[in-house]
Amino acid sequence: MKIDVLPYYGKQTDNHLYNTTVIVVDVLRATTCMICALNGGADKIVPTVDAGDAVAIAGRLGQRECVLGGERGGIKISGFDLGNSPKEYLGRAVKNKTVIVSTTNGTGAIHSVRSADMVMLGAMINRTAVAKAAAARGDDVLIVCAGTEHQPSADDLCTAGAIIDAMHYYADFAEGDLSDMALICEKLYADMRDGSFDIKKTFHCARLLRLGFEEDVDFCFEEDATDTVPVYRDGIIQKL
Ligand code: 3SL
Ligand code: MG
Repeated sequence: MKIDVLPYYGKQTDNHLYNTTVIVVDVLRATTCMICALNGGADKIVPTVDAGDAVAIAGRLGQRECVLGGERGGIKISGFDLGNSPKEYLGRAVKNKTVIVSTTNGTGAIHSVRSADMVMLGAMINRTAVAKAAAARGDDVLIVCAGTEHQPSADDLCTAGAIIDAMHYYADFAEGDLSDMALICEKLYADMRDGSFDIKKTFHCARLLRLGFEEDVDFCFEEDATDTVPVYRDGIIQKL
């Protein structure tokens, strides 16, 4: 089994996705929020790239059936019910509802891999669960990081490293099975764990801290808080 990491989405080809288990990571904060929404009892999640599309789908479903969530630049989209803080998605707001979400990077990353055989969503809070589920399929694994505005984002790279770290418990790897990007992500994760790499000084993380989202950042970096593994299929995200 080979493991590769794309540091930001949009660079993958159909070859990357063929016979591959894809794990999309947007740890700050889209995939973390989606895991929380499923844990909060959401019936399903519909990710849209465009905020207008989210509003149109909500209009069709009707207000009682759905809840609109998402952000631009970290801030809740005007007129939406929820922003992009994980704890907003854990409670009554989403229970038994269709959650329609549009975010700056995360929903674009998910949409970009829609032709893959299997797309899972990963974050720190489910890193071991998603590693185990991906390893169990036996296919090669491609971790697609959302990145931040079409640049690599250290928060996603560290999370990719954390997922790869967990995969060693469930699969044996020969020399060359982990791509150079996979090895770099593992190293970055190890450095974050031992304190020699300060994630809070990196671009997107620092921006969220400036916006007052410290609690979200801490929540998003908690490891293995849940076994939930979301899967994206036919435009919809549900539990595996
Ligand atoms: O880019 C995204 O999809 C968001 O998760 C970014 S933010 O953390 O809400 O700013
Ligand atoms: Mg992000």
